[in-house]
Amino acid sequence: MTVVADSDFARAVVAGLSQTPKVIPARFFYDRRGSELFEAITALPEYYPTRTEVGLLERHGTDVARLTGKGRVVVEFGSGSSAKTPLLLARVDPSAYVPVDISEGFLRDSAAALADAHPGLDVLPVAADFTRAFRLPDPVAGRPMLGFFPGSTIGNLDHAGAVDLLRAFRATLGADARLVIGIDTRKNPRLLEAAYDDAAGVTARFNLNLLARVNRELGGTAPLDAFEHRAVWNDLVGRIEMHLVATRDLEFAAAGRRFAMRAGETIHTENSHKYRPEEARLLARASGWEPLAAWTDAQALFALHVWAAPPEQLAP
Ligand code: AVJ
Repeated sequence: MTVVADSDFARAVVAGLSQTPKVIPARFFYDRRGSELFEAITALPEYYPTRTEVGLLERHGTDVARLTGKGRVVVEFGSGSSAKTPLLLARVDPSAYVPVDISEGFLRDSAAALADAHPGLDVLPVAADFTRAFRLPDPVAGRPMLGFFPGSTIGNLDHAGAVDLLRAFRATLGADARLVIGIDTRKNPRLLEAAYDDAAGVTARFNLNLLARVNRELGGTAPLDAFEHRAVWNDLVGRIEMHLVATRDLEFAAAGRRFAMRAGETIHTENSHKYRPEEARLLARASGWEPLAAWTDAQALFALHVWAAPPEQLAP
């Protein structure tokens, strides 16, 4: 096969596998197969985040609307969070809906589905890399914005990266914006490790699909049967880490390069940071947001936060 060695994926794989410890960035999980496997993860008994966040949106949607007011432009960062978006839209009665995603394919599908389900709603998809501030579409520019960032996607970033991203959201959304953000909580490591290493092995397949994708798209020869899925809680940093562990010394090619691993060496594929309530509020303030409210379920498994972008004002 011809290897497109200068794609974003190829560059990231070559750079990530050339360093110690080896890494492949988590954003590459979501090819078609990876997206299907992630959908399956969200329905697993051990994977509490999705159903808990949906429950919080159902239970507290009217509280959210009270804090945000109605008629804002809803800007969703990362489109296609399926069941969650309609729950928010029903409560905050937006004047327009702007799904933002880097992948035009996902964007088109989810925007079309949403427009069908909400006749009369202005749906204005934007293909953009939302890790940097970007321009919102002209028809909605200058209107009051409500950002939506569910799923604890923020957890994929380290703390510095999370602050940068949330600052970019604030710059994109403008003065007096609100942000509704789902953030996973710190909890018993046993529960966390089970959520990321489920009994049915779906998360293991999700993790291994990343290496299968390297083989498919980058002419890779990685021996998939010589890798194991590992999910481990890093207590010092407060995150779940996913790794692919080499079970023997091995070598493979990918993107026109050769790589070698020793038995026990890992490829680090994902971080999922967890935040105590006070840590989430600190994250808000560190990135120019003012926490307004947060709700959690009875077991404090997950939290839904509402933040505000305070108007620029002189301090004493
Ligand atoms: C989509 C990044 C929020 O970290 O829980 C689920 C991804 N990885 N199981 C998460 C994921 C393994 C998920 N996020």
